[in-house]
Amino acid sequence: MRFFILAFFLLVLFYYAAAYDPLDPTGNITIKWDIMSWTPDGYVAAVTMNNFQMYRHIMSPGWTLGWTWAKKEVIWSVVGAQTTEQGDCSKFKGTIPHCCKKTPTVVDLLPGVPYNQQFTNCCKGGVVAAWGQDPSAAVSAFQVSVGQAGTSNKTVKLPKNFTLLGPGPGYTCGPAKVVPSTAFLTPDRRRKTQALMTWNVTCTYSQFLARKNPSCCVSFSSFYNDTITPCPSCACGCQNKKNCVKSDSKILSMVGVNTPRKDNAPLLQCTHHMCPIRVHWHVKLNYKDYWRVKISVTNFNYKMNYTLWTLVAQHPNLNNVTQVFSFDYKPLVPYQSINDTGMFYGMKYFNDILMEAGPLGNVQSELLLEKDKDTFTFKQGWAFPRKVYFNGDECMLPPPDTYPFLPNSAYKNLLVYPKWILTLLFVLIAIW
Ligand SMILES: *[C@@H]1O[C@H](CO)[C@@H](O)[C@H](O)[C@H]1NC(C)=O
Ligand SMILES: *[C@@H]1O[C@H](CO)[C@@H](O)[C@H](O)[C@H]1NC(C)=O
Ligand SMILES: *[C@@H]1O[C@H](CO)[C@@H](O)[C@H](O)[C@H]1NC(C)=O
Ligand SMILES: *[C@@H]1O[C@H](CO)[C@@H](O)[C@H](O)[C@H]1NC(C)=O
Ligand SMILES: *[C@@H]1O[C@H](CO)[C@@H](O)[C@H](O)[C@H]1NC(C)=O
Ligand SMILES: *[C@@H]1O[C@H](CO)[C@@H](O)[C@H](O)[C@H]1NC(C)=O
Ligand SMILES: *[C@@H]1O[C@H](CO)[C@@H](O)[C@H](O)[C@H]1NC(C)=O
Ligand SMILES: CC(=O)N[C@H]1CO[C@H](CO)[C@@H](O)[C@@H]1O
Repeated sequence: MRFFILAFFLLVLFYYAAAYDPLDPTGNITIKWDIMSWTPDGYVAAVTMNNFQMYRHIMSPGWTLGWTWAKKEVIWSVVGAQTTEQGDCSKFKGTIPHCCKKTPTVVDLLPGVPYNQQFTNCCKGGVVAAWGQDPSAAVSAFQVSVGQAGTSNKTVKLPKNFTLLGPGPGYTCGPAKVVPSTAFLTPDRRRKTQALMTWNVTCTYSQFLARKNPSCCVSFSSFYNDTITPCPSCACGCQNKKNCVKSDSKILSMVGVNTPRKDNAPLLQCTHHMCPIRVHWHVKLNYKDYWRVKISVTNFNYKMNYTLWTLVAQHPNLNNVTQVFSFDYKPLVPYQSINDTGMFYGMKYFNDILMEAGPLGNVQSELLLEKDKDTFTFKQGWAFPRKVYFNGDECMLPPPDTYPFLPNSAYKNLLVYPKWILTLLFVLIAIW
């Protein structure tokens, strides 16, 4: 028995370590190197990063990609990105390489670089959209010219030990693998060309590796009970409590208080949960065939605007969403058979930015759901979501016994039935 318990825990640990997300089981970031030409001492490659994660984007200040060269490779030049350090190029005379480090670190360029320094899908400050939100923006790319490398597909050595920060930790990358060469269409779409050689690297995300505490929490309320179930206390850890700011503090009128810090450290409003983000789910109205939920997302971080934010909820009635007001909505169907998860995101130019903490720091939506006659109930907290994610990180829910309960009067109706029917009912339930 003990063995099985141990095995179970190991399995759970393994799943976490392997970054398995049940709501997005195939979500990953794939980095593809296409060798476009061989040069006298190496090759020129287009490096493309595709974010195949449904609801997790790479937010500002963007990705950082690193790797370890297999031999003595150097980078002659990069187009559409740059390495953060040149390293020791003292062995070179004449033309000096862009980077001589054994483990180069590459970052995207900021928007607005001159046209001749750009590359397709580059220069977005390292911001990459989630696949489910905008597939056309879920890509980032640059070109790299490598020297002192192999000059044929027999002699080239694949880079090793890829690391991806996006922008914080959380991603683990597998080894580079040679895959069938990518085919390209010429701009007039009349001719097909192909890369001379292609390799892929797959990186997956684990919240467990990214941070010790959750980064968001959930609170509940309903029309049928005055109780507001708050976020759990210290849901996101209370280590920062000393530095938090009261919402009426004078500091907040100081110039530059919202300017992000270099290390991206938050400046949180003082709350009992100490989360940068709170999601509130309010069961608002009950109609005959429909019910209505209000969702609000509040930012408590004075140093962060969330652009391209996403919210994911899992609830059995999301298969019958009839209308979503003021957010975009997309059902996520991770498994063909279950349709209980959906993602919400802001409407472009309207509420796709969740502003810094303060009077504007929230976004709201309402959704109308058609009751599924077989399962619908307000009892036992059924009307509240099973899981909530903000920007791809799972939020902490309140403990189930604190959910707003349906007042007991609703159960009293049961008591008007003759005792024997009740008894039969209980027996039936017991057998079942
Ligand atoms: C990465 O994601 C793509 C798209 O969802 C999927 O086809 C592919 O199998 C995934 N790769 C891995 C290694 O999980
Ligand atoms: C390699 O990555 C590209 C996207 O970057 C993807 O379309 C392709 O399916 C991947 N190939 C394999 C064999 O995983
Ligand atoms: C290497 O290139 C040759 C032709 O130049 C090709 O036949 C072979 O399949 C290539 N090998 C790989 C691993 O791409
Ligand atoms: C892989 O890279 C990381 C960070 O750059 C480094 O700490 C680690 O030692 C490297 N591992 C190997 C085997 O090179
Ligand atoms: C958020 O965006 C607004 C408007 O673009 C800007 O004034 C403010 O400084 C930004 N705040 C942060 C923390 O970046
Ligand atoms: C899932 O539910 C949504 C309604 O929220 C519906 O539009 C969609 O067609 C459903 N998808 C599947 C595969 O059942
Ligand atoms: C409202 O819900 C709380 C649990 O969160 C419960 O203790 C309370 O009795 C409920 N109120 C009524 C009127 O049923
Ligand atoms: C009332 C209603 O429309 N129920 C539908 C909810 O969604 C499931 C599957 O998506 C349908 O089978 C139900 O008919």
